[in-house]
Amino acid sequence: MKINKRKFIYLISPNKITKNFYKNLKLVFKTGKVSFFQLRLKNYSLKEKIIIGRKIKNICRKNRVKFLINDDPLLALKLDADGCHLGQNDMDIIKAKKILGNKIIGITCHNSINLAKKAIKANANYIAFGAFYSTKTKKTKYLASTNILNKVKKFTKTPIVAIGGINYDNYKNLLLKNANFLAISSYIWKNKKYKPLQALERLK
Ligand code: 3NM
Repeated sequence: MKINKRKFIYLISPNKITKNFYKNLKLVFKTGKVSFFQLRLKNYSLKEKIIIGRKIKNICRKNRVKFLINDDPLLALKLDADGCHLGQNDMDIIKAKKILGNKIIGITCHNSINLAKKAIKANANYIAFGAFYSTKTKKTKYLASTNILNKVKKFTKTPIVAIGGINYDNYKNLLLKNANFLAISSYIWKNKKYKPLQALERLK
């Protein structure tokens, strides 16, 4: 997977899709900073996710952003997304690969070198660590420290995604400590001070 240093944003959907969302998504994508968009909707039916997912996929394709689905390889296949993000309690990667073939599969590794090694061995396309900072978006059980990024970088070229409470005040530190992509939701979608486009533009 190619890493373009200017495209370090891995955008996660807001928990709720509002009327303004699609317009903002297009604006945000036009910055050219976003490599991935992950559809993560916990309170929607499968039917709703399919309708929303189709619209987002089209916007992603037009802007050359990879479209990923959280948790659900079958939904990723149904939507012909670019891939899927799997947590440790989701489908295992071997089974997911059988469903998704060459599509992207990323794996959550919390703060664990062992989980990272296992994911790399199973040919994960990226490994994700978190949560680095406190977040209201998800009830997180694990805390990650930047040490793990340096350690993992020493033995793999698999791209590293950092997640959890990333904002303007802390993003640079993660990039300096070897994160290739920063997975972000609330800083962009729930920012009290800046609109999504402005919030994203501040991350240079
Ligand atoms: N996973 P925000 S933290 C979806 O630690 C998710 O695995 C996490 O959203 C993990 O940028 C998190 O709003 C929330 O903190 C990310």
